[in-house]
Amino acid sequence: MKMDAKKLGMAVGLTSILALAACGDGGDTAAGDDSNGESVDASDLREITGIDGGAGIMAATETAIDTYGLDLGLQVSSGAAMTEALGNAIANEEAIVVTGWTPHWKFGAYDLKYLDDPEGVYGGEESIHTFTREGLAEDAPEANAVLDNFYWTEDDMNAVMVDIQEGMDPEEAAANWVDENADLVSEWTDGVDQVNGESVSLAYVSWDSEIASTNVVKTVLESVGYDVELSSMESAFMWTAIAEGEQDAMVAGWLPATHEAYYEDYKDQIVDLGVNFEGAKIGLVVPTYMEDVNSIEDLK
Ligand code: PBE
Repeated sequence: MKMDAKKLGMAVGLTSILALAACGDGGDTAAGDDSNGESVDASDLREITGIDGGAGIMAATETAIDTYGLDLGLQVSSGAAMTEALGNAIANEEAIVVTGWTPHWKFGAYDLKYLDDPEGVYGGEESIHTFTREGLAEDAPEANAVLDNFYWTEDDMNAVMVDIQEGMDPEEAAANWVDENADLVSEWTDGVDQVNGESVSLAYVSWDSEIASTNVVKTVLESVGYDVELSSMESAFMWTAIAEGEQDAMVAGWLPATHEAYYEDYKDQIVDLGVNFEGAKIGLVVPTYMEDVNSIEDLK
């Protein structure tokens, strides 16, 4: 699948039917029917609860709706609204299907399962890559070295995500994690000289996984003397900002599938510093109490 990155948001927008406002009132009235140990079926579902329109998982979900012939809309909202809707549905033991990904705190907080994807629409295992603008290695070699060395695991990222989910400020959660993982962090700063307050800008999208990773990298860059500015933006802007040199770096490039369209558009204008996380995944996710729904085909 190859799509023009700029068309992704539009393609998603066309089939979106519900507004963000629908998320808060998660079914106070319908709790009774399915809460007696019976499996909750999906026959009343009318939409898949999505996230922001520029996310790669949204384009993949449009493809899934076509490929599997699903009679479901795709609700465009945000990562935060998706997890709120998920929590509300679970509190009421109602049917819900969300665009889900790993690493994410929701798998620790709730009993969830990925739906099988026999057509392979969502791809396989993904890695998260660090990208910089061209020239950063020359302009800010110490920052570039830290970014190049940045690599962590699911347990690491989860620890930060869970603290944020439980209400901690992202900067504080990142700082705590950095304190508690001094050995690993010292590998990222090994041989890196202190600098004197030079600026570095990091772009990210407000996905829980990227809020965690970007704040950790910010903390570490600050520890070697950088003045770090974080900018949260829509996915397409994150990629263009790096390609056009408006932002220095990002640690949020999901490959090979999720951000393939963005990567194909910009790969000649950006620098790939390689993988910072292995074993990521995207797909459709449901609560395990939806016992009769195990494959995307079961949503037909
Ligand atoms: N995500 C999280 C992003 C990449 C990181 C899976 C929501 C996406 O779909 O583009």
